[in-house]
Amino acid sequence: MSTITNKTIIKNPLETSPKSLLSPNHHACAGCGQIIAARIVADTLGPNTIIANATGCLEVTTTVYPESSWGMPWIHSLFENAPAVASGIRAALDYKEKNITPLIPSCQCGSSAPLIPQAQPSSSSRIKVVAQGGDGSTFDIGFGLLSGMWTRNENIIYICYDNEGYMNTGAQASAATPWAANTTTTPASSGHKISAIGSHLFKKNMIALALAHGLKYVAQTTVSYPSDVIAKIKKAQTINGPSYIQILVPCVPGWKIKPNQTIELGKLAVQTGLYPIIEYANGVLTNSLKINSPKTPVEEYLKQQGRFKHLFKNKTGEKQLKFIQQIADENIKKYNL
Ligand SMILES: Cc1ncc(C[n+]2csc(CCOP(=O)(O)OP(=O)(O)O)c2C)c(N)n1
Ligand code: SF4
Ligand SMILES: [Mg+2]
Repeated sequence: MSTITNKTIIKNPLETSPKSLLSPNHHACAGCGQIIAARIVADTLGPNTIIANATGCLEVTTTVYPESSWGMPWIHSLFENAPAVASGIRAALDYKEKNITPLIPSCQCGSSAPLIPQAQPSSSSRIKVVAQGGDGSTFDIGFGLLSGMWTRNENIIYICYDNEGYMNTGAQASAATPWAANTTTTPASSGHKISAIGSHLFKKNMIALALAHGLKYVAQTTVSYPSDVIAKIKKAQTINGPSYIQILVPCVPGWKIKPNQTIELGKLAVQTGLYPIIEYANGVLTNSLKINSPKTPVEEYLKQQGRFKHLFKNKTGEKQLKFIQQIADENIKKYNL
């Protein structure tokens, strides 16, 4: 429907933009990095895809009963078992392709004629199976089943939307939460103890863990580089085997930012070296996005986020900022950014 105001016709954007496979009638926060990334991912994957989605903000905000924003086959079961559900779907499709070819009568003489299976082009092999979830389901609670899926070398794309915490339940720390971030389970105060700095656990290196499983394709990117997200999804679609793509997706309440900061922060995460854009094929680093010179200091990224504001208040924070700069510098060296 279009609205007429003062003789100017304002077109409904839904009428003019091409239809997306993840429609905008979801309940995600304005500026949610995850929903922007998921939409890019869905539209790149296309309708010939079946998605198994873990519990988390993406699932909760897109499937408020009795509605769904998904215009493609999509299933949710539990927080921890999206990889196992995807494995079952893959197995069913593979079985169907191998064993259930259409039965055509061998002659036209009557119903008693033996039926001979006749090879027909199957659509099953063209259907891509995708499992996806947040960092909580990927790094922590679903990791056992993810590891099993990878160990079985199944032809499934796994996508992790990394917002660095359990955001759907109020921003608790996950194994993806970065050093010194203030979360509800790693609270920061202005004290001087180690516990006062926010999280004092290192972010789990999921890329290394994916590589340790021998995955054919492993990549990391951020929602702020949409053409890179598209390229990586397209690449994963060409792989006959398991692949892992991790996308940094800023979260408005969890990072204590404004909705219009999402894209800028995803870029700064890359440009500081804290969240490099990298790609591995058959275990070898084949691509990384070079950062601009001179490098952006980590303060530029951290100071814009409420979850790090305690680091800008005293000497303890100053020390932590230096330490975080070291983490970024190590990445810049390691990946030759
Ligand atoms: C077994 C189980 N434990 C805990 C929960 C509660 N829970 C639902 S969503 C969620 C947070 C999900 O975090 P993440 O996977 O990072 O996704 P996000 O919401 O951040 O996108 C939690 C803890 C649950 N649904 N099931
Ligand atoms: S809480 Fe964060 S991840 Fe969840 S919908 Fe809002 S912005 Fe997105
Ligand atoms: Mg999360």
